[in-house]
Amino acid sequence: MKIIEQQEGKLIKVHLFIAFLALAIGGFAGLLQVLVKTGKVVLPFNISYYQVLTVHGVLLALVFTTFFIFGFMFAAVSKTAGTFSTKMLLLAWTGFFLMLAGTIMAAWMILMNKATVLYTFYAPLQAHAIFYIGLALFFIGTWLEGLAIILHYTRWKKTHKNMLSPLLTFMAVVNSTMWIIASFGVAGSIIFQLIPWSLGWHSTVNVAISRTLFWYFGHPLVYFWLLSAYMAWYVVIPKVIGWKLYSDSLARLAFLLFLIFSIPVGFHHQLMEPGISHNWKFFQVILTFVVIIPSLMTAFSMFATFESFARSKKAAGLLGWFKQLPWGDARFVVPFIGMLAFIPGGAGGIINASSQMNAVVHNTTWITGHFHLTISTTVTLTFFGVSYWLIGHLTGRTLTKKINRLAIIQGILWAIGMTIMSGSMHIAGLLGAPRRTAFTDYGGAAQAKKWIGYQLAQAVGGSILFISILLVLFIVIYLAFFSPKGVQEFPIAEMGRSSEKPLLLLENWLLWIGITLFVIIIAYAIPLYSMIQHAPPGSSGYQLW
Ligand code: HAS
Repeated sequence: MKIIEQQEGKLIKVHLFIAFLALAIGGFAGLLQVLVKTGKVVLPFNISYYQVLTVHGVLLALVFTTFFIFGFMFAAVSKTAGTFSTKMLLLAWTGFFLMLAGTIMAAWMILMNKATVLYTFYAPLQAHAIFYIGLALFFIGTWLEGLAIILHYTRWKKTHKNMLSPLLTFMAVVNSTMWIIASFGVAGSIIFQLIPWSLGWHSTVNVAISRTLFWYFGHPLVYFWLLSAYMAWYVVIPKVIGWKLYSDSLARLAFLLFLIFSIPVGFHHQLMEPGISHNWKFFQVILTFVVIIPSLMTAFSMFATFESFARSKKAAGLLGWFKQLPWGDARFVVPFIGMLAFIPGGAGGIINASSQMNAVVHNTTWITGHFHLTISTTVTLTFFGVSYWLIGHLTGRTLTKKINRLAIIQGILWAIGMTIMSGSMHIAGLLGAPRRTAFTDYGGAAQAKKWIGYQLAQAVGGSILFISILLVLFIVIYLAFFSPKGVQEFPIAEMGRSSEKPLLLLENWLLWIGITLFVIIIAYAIPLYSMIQHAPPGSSGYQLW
């Protein structure tokens, strides 16, 4: 099978390098955070809890994920749809340098304490204009990279008339399309609201609109992370266990449902906010329950893959399939722990989305617990599992037995650390512990007493997670530079059912993107209009500022 060409290999490697650098610094900031939250550790040089929280959130939620995902998508597309043309590579490299420049500008402002606005950079918290300009460059860079993937796919389609595209390429195209449509929202807010406001061209900002445009992007952002993990679950994991893809059409349909329903659901992050009619909130809550369906389809597909593989090995009984899975292979075990975490993580998401229950958990550490299960375990462990073969594939080095064992230990440590940390975040949240709040801002020691024990547990869990991150970094460096030379496979599963007919309708983009835009307009047009119409007091109405 084709090895990834050198030029693309370089592009993918620099993406992974930035991602793991962000993981190292962001992970260290996470350790500082859990320690400071116990009230027993004070940061030196007047560094605030909120500044460290901003470093942690921006580097891990935005930088680590986005660079890793584009690196992985370039690898997947190049492997399955062929080498990128020079023009497409140029486009992708331009995108990469814009993203890098934007990241450096934003990081510089955060380190100078001029952008302590957390990863959601909600107005009316205001950062230095350079931070917002950096973010704008970052998003423009991602559009160029996404465009390179989409154009490469269109070229493939031209030369393969009436053929269904390779599944991994199709998935990368859906994910890039979703990202581009969604990030127009937040980029619009940055360019038209936050930059002019931070430069002093306007003294006010329409907070409701800026938050709405952020969440128009913020929810598909979490699915951008998730779909990248699902690419590996659907296509890579079956091959790793020595089996086939359960159903090509089911996988494509699940991805298209994510494209349509990921975006018009942002209000479920704003259920407790004023300025949005409860009818529109209710409508988006319904759509949120619709977007759970493709995740249930994915769970079904994974169970079907595991079970049919195990039955082929003559496994019997209700749980016999479980024993047949390759428990000694880190490429399987590490992402599998991620899958397990998504069962409580997904259930927590359903609780969050259930309007009345959201009133109990909103802005408490329950939410922090939820996303440490979903993004920081389900998705992140899948990314680690992918790195354990992708880096070797790119550097021409193999995953040795010892490193494989260390990688499994890494995954288990993560599971232990996260169970303690996320578990105590969930419980403390139910006891009323507010999220994103420094120990000194709790409003009295008596208040904090209710959950301080859980905060200590979070410090224990967080420290175990940090040790696990150190292991990841060691393994990644070893695979990149020191592992024995050899060929490391890029695992891609074959179609499972030879009888399955390719459904060309699944690549009718006019139809799918058309439906996506239609649902977005229905969900957002009127509420946004009414936010502009009822602009905040002091403004003259009908405006963004
Ligand atoms: Fe969420 C808040 C609702 C999924 C991330 N979420 C957040 C925030 C983040 C985040 C970062 O409705 C905080 C944002 C902030 O800073 O304010 N979330 C949901 C719902 C889902 C969901 C309904 N979230 C995710 C995923 C994330 C993520 C995925 C990252 C990757 N979330 C919310 C809501 C809020 C929220 C509200 C706002 C709360 C507030 O008030 O602020 C659904 O997509 C979940 C569906 C998932 C499932 C699980 C399917 C299970 C599978 C595993 C199969 C296992 C196998 C192994 C095969 C139904 C696919 C089996 C083996 C065995 C042996 C059993």
